[in-house]
Amino acid sequence: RTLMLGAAATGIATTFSIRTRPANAAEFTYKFANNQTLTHPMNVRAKEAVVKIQEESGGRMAINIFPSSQLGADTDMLNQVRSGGVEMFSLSPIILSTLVPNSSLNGVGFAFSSYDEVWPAMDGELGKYVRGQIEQKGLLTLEKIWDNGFRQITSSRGPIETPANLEGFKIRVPVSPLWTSMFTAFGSSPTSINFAETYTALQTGVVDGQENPLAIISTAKLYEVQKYVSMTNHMWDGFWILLNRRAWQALPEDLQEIVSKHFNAAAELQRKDVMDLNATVRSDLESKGMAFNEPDAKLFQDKLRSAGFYADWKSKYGDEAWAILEKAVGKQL
Ligand code: X2X
Repeated sequence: RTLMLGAAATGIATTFSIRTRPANAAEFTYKFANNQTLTHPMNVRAKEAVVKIQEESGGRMAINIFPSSQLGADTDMLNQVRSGGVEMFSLSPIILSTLVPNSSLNGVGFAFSSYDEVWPAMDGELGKYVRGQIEQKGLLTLEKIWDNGFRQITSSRGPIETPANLEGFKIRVPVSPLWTSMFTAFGSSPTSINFAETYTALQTGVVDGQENPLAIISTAKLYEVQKYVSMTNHMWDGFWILLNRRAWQALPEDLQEIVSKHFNAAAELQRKDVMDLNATVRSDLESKGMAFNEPDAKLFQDKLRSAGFYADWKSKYGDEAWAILEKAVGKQL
């Protein structure tokens, strides 16, 4: 970078330049891409982590955050993190299943009923199993998964009170066979749309609804284009921090440790942020005009069961993976 010193101070009509240390004189400058706004807890905490990493590495490691799908939608970014176009990318395990089929286990409908089950599972055996599956496909991921949240259905048409309300419902789902299968089992008509295009799809009426955790309904301003929130808690979703393998292995061990330490610590803080947000976000969304209802989850689960959803996915995942999930949630699905 060149620092231009103007002539104004001296009155001499010349400019000259002094070479300063370039802003990115770091040995390694990596991109971290994701689909969330800078206001979402994920990016709030990632930003802090990036500063700490820069400090602790003495400026050797710089990570630039690209929020809001600026570098491309999720399905493009998944290709980019594989090829090395981006070095780091956070992705829902359920979307990741387009590459790593069994990574979507956590998203099986109504498997998790509370965070008390989620974190021991994702920090324990289930998470370990999934990370192993991810590595087999050539990607790496940091140990701690970040929170997206329990997903709720929003609509511009009316509240979802029973499974019958989902019949024929035009709903946006992320790109993943698990989501399509689940809403097909409800008799809805799901359309796979990347998050980057979701707001517009709702605004233009391409779809009548979507499903996402409250934190995203708030930070992505989906309340501007949706009226009803039905608290179905139908699946828990997170974000793995995926790493391009070559880029990660190019880092000396001390930098690997610094990056993983601060990102994993940030994940813990971010999980708490989402919890805290959950305590206040509902009244905030109500004040913006959204109407909430709390349907009986059991009706929806029974519908999935009678449609053969669980039997179907058990055979897709295989007995070993299914057993890990059932152990994690402490019940038979
Ligand atoms: O695409 C979505 O709905 C989002 C933001 O929740 C995911 O990343 C799965």
